[in-house]
Amino acid sequence: MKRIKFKKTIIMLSLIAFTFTSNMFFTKPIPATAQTNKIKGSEVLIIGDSFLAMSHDITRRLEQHAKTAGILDQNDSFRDLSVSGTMLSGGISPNIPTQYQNGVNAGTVKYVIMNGGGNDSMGGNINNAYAAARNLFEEMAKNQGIKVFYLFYPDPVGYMANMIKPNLDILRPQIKDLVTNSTSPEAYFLDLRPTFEGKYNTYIMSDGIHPTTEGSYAAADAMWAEMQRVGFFETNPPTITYGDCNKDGYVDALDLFEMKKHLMDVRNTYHDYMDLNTDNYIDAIDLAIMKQYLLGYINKLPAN
Ligand SMILES: [Ca+2]
Ligand SMILES: [Ca+2]
Repeated sequence: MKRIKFKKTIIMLSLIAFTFTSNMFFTKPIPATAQTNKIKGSEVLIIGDSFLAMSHDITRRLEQHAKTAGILDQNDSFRDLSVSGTMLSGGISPNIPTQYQNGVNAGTVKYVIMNGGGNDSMGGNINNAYAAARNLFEEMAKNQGIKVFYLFYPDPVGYMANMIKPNLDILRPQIKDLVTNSTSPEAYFLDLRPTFEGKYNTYIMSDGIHPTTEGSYAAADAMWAEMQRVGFFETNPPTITYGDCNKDGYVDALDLFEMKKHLMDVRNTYHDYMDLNTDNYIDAIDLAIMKQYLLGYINKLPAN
């Protein structure tokens, strides 16, 4: 044990001497990846019908959640293109697939929050609605990395129930299957019925279909909870900035010095950013790699 320590110390001392005698070290900037997990409001596209568009309260409430969570800037907002009276197939222009196209034509879209199928269930053809939803998902698959959150209606109540509910009950499982089986785009489905259960009196307006402010907030809160659960807005896990031991945004001789200090400290603990060959140990090998990297003998750390 002592012998090993002694050897280690010799290696360290010679490396320190090397550091101070060498002026050949390069400074390596760290690529600016995953520095922040903030989202741009413009990249969140809201499409759908009057359940969203009548008040836009669901959108506003979701934005508020995102701001509170620190992932959306205080003065930023989502792009809400939802339109009352429209459908998946047909309906008032622009219908839901067209809203999507308009959205991607106007700028980068990473997240789609949508609903659709209510008006199709009331007046249209639900087979066409399902086909339109399927086509829309095929379109969205072309936009690599996009994520979709599909919100599905609570039950219609009152005089509207007879008109819409039977079709909605057929369309719901079809859309749910489409969404939950979709891997590209990555998609999530939320059925609002459990959230509205027992609260229809206060959550649904007298027209029997649209959410009150309270209902919109409850819907958005349920959506946000589900988004949190599935990591909807999570970007890639934080990248380990290998080699930047002093966390100043560069890999340079100072980090080599930090590594040496670390190795000589008997109380040291493991830090992933120092384990340059990712073998779960920080030792002379990592130090040697660091040296080679800074001298330009290798242009990439094994861990990266
Ligand atoms: Ca550094
Ligand atoms: Ca290692």
